[in-house]
Amino acid sequence: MPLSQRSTLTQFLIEERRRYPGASGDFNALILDVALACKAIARSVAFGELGGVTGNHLAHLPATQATAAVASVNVQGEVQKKLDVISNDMFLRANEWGGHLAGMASEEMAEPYAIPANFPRGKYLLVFDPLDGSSNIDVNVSVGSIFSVLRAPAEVVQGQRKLTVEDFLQPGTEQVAAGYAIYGPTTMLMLTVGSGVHGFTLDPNLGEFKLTHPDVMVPADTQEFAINASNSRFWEPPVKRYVDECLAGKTGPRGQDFNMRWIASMVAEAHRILMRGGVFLYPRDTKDPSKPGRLRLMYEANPIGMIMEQAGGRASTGRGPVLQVQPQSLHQRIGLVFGSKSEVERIERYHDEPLPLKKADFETPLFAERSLFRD
Ligand code: AFP
Repeated sequence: MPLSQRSTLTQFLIEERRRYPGASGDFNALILDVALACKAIARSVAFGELGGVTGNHLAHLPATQATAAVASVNVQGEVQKKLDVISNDMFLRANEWGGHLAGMASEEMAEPYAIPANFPRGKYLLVFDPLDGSSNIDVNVSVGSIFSVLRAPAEVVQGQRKLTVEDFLQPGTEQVAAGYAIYGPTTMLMLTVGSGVHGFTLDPNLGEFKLTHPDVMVPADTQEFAINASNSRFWEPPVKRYVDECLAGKTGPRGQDFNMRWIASMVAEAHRILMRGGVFLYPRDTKDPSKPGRLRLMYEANPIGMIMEQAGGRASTGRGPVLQVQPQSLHQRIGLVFGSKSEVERIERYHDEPLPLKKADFETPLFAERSLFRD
């Protein structure tokens, strides 16, 4: 289709809104502000070293301290990249002024961000990971921004009380919209407003997102899985069993060969899975008992979960739908499995079985020789 005939994101949103004659337009304006932040981040990411944006963000030390500056650390205890901080700021600046939000929360901020007093308050909450996969920036691998839109409680919108952390703690089923931008060879925005998943590619000449991937569907079956195999000794038995069976390939119980991928940038893995199927696992494991999983529920698992479910895939903790989990804290971590429906359901089934199969139950001579992850 010629570029000129493709809808822009703005057109798409207006056409969606026409289905709800009572809608105020606030929601559309919010999504366009989020898209603006993503375009600004895409520009910064693209300049890389030339823009002076690679490397770690340095903490501000008192002038009296003569030591070399140290990298700053976020609430998760992770070293912040310069672009983590820049991207967080871009999200805040693009979204604080419009009057559509009652507050924001981000991976990079310990506490929610209250809308400054000089700007009007709105009826939505925005939760985001401004730059997912940021440890990949310095090696020029795809990164992205993830966002989730929730409704603010009526009392907060009407100014009867202040916004609290608890107001954000809504299960993923309550999301009004979710999406991500991926900064790869092209910049794309994948969006769901609850009626399927639609993909927009940034036209660098116009500076506009154009609808290029309407109604994306995740294939139900796949022969590709993604997991950080260096954690295999910490996996729970159902995960071990699943991966071992995939690795056993044609000669194992699955009777087919599987391919494995790991980018360490969840947005990039989610995008690959949306485009051609696959399953992603960052399961709960025993690596650090204080962390029930690596990924964050509110701004990683929930928005990606909504995207997957809206595209006909499935998102799970391994034990049940991730979108139904009641969050306990803003930066809560969780085990996450998502992608092609039949594989995610299989992994859930393995978790349901009271006793994991003993190795001997599915061991074949070939499998025993070739499994990477034998005990
Ligand atoms: P960073 O944003 O700190 O790079 O973390 C990325 C991430 O949250 C997710 O995008 C990856 O899937 C996962 O962490 C990678 O974790 P490992 O480094 O343990 O493989």
